[in-house]
Amino acid sequence: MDLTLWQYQFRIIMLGDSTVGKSSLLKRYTEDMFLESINQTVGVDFYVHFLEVEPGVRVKLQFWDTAGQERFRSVTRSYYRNSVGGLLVFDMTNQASFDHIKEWHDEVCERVQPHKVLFVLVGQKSDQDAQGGRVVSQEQAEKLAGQLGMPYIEASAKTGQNVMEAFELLTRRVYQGLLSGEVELQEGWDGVKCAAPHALQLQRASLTRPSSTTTKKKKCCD
Ligand SMILES: Nc1nc2c(ncn2[C@@H]2O[C@H](COP(=O)(O)OP(=O)(O)OP(=O)(O)O)[C@@H](O)[C@H]2O)c(=O)[nH]1
Ligand SMILES: [Mg+2]
Repeated sequence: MDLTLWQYQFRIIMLGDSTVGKSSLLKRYTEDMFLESINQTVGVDFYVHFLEVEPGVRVKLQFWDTAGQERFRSVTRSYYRNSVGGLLVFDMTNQASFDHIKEWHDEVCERVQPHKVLFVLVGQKSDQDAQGGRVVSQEQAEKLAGQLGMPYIEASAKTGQNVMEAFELLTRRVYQGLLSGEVELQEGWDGVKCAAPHALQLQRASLTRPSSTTTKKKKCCD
């Protein structure tokens, strides 16, 4: 099988304060590696990964790994608009990074209108919980995620705990949004690309038809 073949391409943006571990999450997910002394991101870095969201449906994930430092904000802002999904990341040992999550969220939502970005909130560095380093409780984070209308997951790029789960949660959220029509393909918008848009219409139609008349589900490239 040609590993570069895909039915959908999703553009995903990594957001959150500097040093929360955005690049480390991506390194763990795409290369299964962790570096104690990883370089701070300058501007935006680019990663690619493929994921099968259901048998026969391959998604190419394009990640924009943005720098959390304020001085790069004008560069990173230009990537918001063409993203369909975002991982909003804070460090559970750093209160300020959690306090800034709502600002990150609101800034993105304002700038992407009329488009919508689907988010997952990630509490990073869960390995520090056992060392007594946690300052943001799971309850606080879940409450904020609920208010912002997104799921919450705790992960550690260091141990790998829940890293794959966080990326898959977001990818499946976008995929479901696409099938339900919550996410629309639009001319001049690169958040989602579909190799066969007509097949997507058929798949959506088959999902909205009453189950007694539903036939075999169509895949994007069928
Ligand atoms: N203990 C622990 N340290 C981590 C974890 N993830 C990242 N780090 C460390 O945190 C520091 C910052 O990680 P980065 O991945 O560069 O953070 P970033 O969010 O990409 O930072 P910017 O590029 O400046 O926005 C590095 O020293 C990492 O080794 C983790 O899960 N646990
Ligand atoms: Mg980085």
